[in-house]
Amino acid sequence: MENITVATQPIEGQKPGTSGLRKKTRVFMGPHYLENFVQAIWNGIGGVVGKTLILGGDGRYFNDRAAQVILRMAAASGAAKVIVGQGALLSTPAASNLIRQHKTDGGIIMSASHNPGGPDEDFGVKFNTSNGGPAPEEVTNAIFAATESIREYQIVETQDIDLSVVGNQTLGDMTIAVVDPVTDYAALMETLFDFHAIRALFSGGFRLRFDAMHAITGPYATEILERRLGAAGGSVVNATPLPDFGGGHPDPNPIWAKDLMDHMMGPDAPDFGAASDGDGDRNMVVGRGIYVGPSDSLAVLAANAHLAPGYAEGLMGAARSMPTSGAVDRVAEALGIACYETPTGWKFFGNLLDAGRATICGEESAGTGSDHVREKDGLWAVLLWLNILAVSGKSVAEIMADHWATYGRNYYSRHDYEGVDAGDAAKMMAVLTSRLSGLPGQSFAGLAVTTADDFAYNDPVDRSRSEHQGLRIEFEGGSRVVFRLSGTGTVGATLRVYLERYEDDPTLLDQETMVALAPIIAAAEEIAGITAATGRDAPDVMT
Ligand code: VG1
Ligand code: CO
Repeated sequence: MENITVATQPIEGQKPGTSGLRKKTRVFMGPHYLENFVQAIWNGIGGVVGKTLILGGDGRYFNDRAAQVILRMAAASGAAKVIVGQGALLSTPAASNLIRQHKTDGGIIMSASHNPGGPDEDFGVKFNTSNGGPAPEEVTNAIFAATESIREYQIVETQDIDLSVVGNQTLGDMTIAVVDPVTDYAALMETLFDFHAIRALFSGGFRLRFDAMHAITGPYATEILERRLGAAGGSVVNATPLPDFGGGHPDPNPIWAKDLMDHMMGPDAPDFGAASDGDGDRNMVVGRGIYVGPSDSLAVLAANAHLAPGYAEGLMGAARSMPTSGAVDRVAEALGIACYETPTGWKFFGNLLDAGRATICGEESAGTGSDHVREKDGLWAVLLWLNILAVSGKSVAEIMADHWATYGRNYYSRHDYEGVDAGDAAKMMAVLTSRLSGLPGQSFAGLAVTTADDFAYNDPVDRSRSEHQGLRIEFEGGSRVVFRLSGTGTVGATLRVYLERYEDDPTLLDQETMVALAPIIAAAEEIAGITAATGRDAPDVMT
């Protein structure tokens, strides 16, 4: 085994986005690409000498090769130990848990989350800090700066390391501990939820369909839902992680999880359906005949969390990303707890969770989680739902009807325009930004604008400020539209348009979402000229 120093040069564009660095897999496989970025992580965090790290990924194409490179680079730079999920697999929430449980200095997660996988699709690398959460902007900025000045990297030359067997081995002076990816995570879940009540629910004939979408959650869901909780064998479908996720988008929404939607809307629908994404941090929840939007799911979980043992003492606070609907705000108000509004991306919840200001957090993009780890957690949300259903004895439809009757309903939808020309998208946003201050007082499609701004966040814990986090336009009556460019795409730009309308008239709580939102959709088009700017007359994806 030899420790070698390889000369390299900065590679353009290695700036981490909303959640790590994501690129086409072939870009990551190109000469020095992964190596440069990993060395930049080491350099950006002050080196890894004597440190312990966690390593795992969602199993997508190149996951296994990348793990070998990262281990060899950790050893070359003097890391003391790397704890790796067997087969180099770990879901994002399980990785976060291991970082915390083993009190390590952080970890690397190999994933492009909900983006498709394969040689012609996407790959990604993300660094999480010692609290278990995604590196905050200060750290990702330091890593990016390191990518711009890199001249060499260290790596050891060695045979492939066998990651298929649980146990310890050494690579030079570094220990590699291969651990079962599921065990510790499953144990954590048992401390939070009433497994006894959920088991009784299943033994009473309650039927579940959990679609793991050929991604990382399969082994976790099978162990927890089928083996420990007694859901019928076969309740977890598409449970084996595949390098290309079976050719699908591992994105749990009604479009990409259409098969699950068809089952849940069909004549012999199970009682509860759920799906998760590539790396297991997102969730989709659907009852028999009723889809639950992520913003509503967050609100329902906040309102009912006390039914689970881990949250029996109540919540310290709630938090949501800015584009997420205000449904949870109403719950927080009723509970008398604080509700924070953060920029998009889980990294912004970290300080609130660490400081004990928030217990539950969520995003409209199907991410919910709590202070049990520092990532959003798909299976956690599913288990909390099951716990609530088991203890309340209600169906999903009944829970939603009760919730809306109590708090009113925030009709909500997100429209995505994908692969738009990056220049066109930037121009549209720039023009809109310049017009913001003049919008209040004007009417669009019959809706009067009350406020319009470019969202900036002042972190109440560390006082850091993040600007340009999305353009918000509010209308009379509490409706709003938000415009934002995605920070996770790998081709062109993705424009996200978030639409919301609040309704508390008891006779109007049962509308089709798109019907309820029609005036907001018309106003959004009139304000921004989306069709003219993007050349698209309809969104690619509506969730
Ligand atoms: C998207 C979502 C955001 C989420 C992020 C990572 O970001 O909108 O809410 O935190 O993906 O999710 P963007 O910048 O494309 O809008 V995941 O499951 O990729 O870790
Ligand atoms: Co994800």
